[in-house]
Amino acid sequence: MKTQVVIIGAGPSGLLLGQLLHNAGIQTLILERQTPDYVLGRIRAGILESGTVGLLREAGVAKRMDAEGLVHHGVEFLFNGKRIPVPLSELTGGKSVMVYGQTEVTRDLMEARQSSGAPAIYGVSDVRIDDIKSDSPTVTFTKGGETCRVTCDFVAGCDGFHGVSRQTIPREILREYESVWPFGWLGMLADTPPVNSELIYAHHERGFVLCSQRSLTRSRYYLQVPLTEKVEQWSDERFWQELKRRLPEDLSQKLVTGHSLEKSIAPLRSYVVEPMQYGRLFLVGDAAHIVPPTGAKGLNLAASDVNYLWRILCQYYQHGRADLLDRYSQLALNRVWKGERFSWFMTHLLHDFQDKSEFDKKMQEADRQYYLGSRAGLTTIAENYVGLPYEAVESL
Ligand code: RFL
Ligand code: PHB
Repeated sequence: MKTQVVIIGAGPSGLLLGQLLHNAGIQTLILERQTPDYVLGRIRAGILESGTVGLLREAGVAKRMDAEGLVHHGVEFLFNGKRIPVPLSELTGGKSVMVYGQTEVTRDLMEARQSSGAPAIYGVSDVRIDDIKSDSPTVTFTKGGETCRVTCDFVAGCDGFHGVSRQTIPREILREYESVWPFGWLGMLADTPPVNSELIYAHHERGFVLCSQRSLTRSRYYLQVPLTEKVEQWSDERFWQELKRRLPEDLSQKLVTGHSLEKSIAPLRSYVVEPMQYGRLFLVGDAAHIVPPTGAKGLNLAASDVNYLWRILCQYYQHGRADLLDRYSQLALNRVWKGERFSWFMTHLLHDFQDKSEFDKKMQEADRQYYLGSRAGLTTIAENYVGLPYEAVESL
């Protein structure tokens, strides 16, 4: 078998890259370990930056997002019982974010892939990448007991944090940067109307709270919990009670409770690997970096990598610009580190850290007072939240 680009992983980054390359007339093969239903069962991101929204439109997969997604021009913070609106659009020259779940983005991309007729093979195992330093690398995998081998020009490693792509790069080439946070997020999805029209990021002495949503009738809430907590210890009743304790009176009275559709605990991690390429292998999305979800940046950074890689590969195939291939890692990382910084900053600002010194707690409080109390502070938060601009590949 032969193709131009093998994409490992059919999460949002693999599927979006596949769609953009396919539209540009570049042949791709997508290989995914799980089944489509399994991939769609993962409840993850909910907020799309304006750049991600633009990219989904460019890929021609935005019809349902534009009809059903909710455009948010603001977000709220809450601390010391005080609600602080952040008018995102006013502070960023008209930019906004879109509330549209990762599950829906993935579903739209899967449908587009299927109608395009371009190949995507689910349920593969034993994926192996060889000859990645040559001009014709190979990818070997097993499907239904049969071993297949594909020769290609490039491999895109879109296989998430636990994938094989990053592990293919020799250890002495990679430099890893990591910080593991001392708590996790317990998330709950419920078919209840959201407690507030805007998302609320709340600092509370019992721990951070996020009031998010998927639609006007579906809510997503998160509670900061110790890493020792198990999801089985959290009945719906206990979750709602704890959420109410961390919200001010007006909100807790308005909160509509109900049966949970999903509950899970996610540990928080900050991680970046450098470089994001080796020979003809490019790492994309969670395969190269992880952020704590506080800044809503994980999926958006994955889309940012896709934006750069897609444009670079188009320049290569359509205009013979081989010089750009070597620039992918640095271009992607410039934006990744800014996303890491914002996610780190938001996590620091809003969570409760039991082992912090009294001095450090005062610094954290002063940060909240400053950033949420000044227009300059709020503008900094707003421009990062809606997403920093992409560099223009075509003019490099
Ligand atoms: P994914 O989604 O992990 O997809 C990788 C795919 O690769 C497959 N795979 C393999 N396939 C073949 N062979 C192998 N050997 C393979 N190994 C793995 C996997 O099965 C999978 O299908 O990575 P991708 O595409 O880079 O996308 C990244 C995003 O999923 C992730 O960054 C976000 O979900 C993070 N995130 C958020 N991001 C945001 O931008 N905004 C948010 O509001 C937001 N909230 C969140 C989040 C992540 C969360 N969790 C649970 C980690 C909230 C949570 C709770
Ligand atoms: C979500 O809705 O899942 C969500 C929203 C904003 C975040 C993190 C998660 O910062």
